[in-house]
Amino acid sequence: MTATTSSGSKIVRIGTRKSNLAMVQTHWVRDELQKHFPDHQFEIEAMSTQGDKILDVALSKIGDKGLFTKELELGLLNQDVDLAVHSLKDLPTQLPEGLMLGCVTSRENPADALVLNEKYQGYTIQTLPEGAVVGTSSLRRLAQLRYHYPYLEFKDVRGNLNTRLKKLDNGDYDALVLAVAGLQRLGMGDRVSQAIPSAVSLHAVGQGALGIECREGDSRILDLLKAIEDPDTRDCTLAERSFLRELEGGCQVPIGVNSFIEGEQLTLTGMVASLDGQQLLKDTVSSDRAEHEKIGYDLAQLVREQGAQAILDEIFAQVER
Ligand code: DPM
Repeated sequence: MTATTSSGSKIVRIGTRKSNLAMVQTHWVRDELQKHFPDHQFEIEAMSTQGDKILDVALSKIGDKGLFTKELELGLLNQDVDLAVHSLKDLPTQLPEGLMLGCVTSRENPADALVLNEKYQGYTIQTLPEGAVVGTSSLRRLAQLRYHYPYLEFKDVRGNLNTRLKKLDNGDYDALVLAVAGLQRLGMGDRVSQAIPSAVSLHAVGQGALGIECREGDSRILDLLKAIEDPDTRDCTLAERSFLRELEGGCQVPIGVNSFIEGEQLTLTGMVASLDGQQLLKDTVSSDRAEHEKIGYDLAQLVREQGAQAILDEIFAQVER
């Protein structure tokens, strides 16, 4: 059954988190859909998720997959909303029964960003001096940066973007590592001192892209979503998600990727690192883009052969207390 207004226009309800970033992203999705389907009425329903409520505990210690997505998924299953907009990197690789990834939209710069306190303006991640305090609560960023720059100091940081930037500017930290995409979408792209090269930090699976979740087989919604899908981003991020799923990593594990398409070839690089920064295993697989699932799977086997499972088992043992 399709809900309609008295004027006969079709109503589509879009679920989102309430954070600034989520709202900006959801308004973008709504505007794009509205452009393609002027006869529809798109309504936004903002909800709080567990991840929005727990602000003082390091994400990695909460250890729950779907921290930012569960409430929205319930909304989908209850028919309160028809689609849910997520930062794709926060969407677990296994979705609840009855739900699916309806589409992936075009990706912003997926890199990690170095954001600096005023007194370090002009520095890069490569030139920050020994003992400089770098704030991150991403195990992926931590492990890679420790591997390359063991002389830097790392400190956990949480809270929303503005809280974090305040802590940086008042000197609690010398630098922060955040996603370029998030800063850009919030109009704070000028805070990015450096897009950290992928040779230093491979980004999170799905980083920089939006994933739109809907009910499985909901052809009315799937038809709408086709109009705003980006096929290159979709194939790249599906390969990335296949890699992560195969390694059974939740969102809080030191797993990073990079991917691109050239002609019909999709190239995926992936890494698994130990938290102490002592070990970093990396490999690359390239194949026809239609094989995106297999590319992720094959890459996972390659890093496993290098010893990734032992690293991951140790981390799971620590995180799950
Ligand atoms: C996930 C991670 C972080 C977010 C872990 C990681 C960063 C956590 C932190 C899975 N989700 O990246 O290794 O720094 O405390 C998040 C951000 C965005 C989506 C913010 C960020 C914006 C970028 C995007 C939080 N989720 O990474 O700085 O849409 O990809």
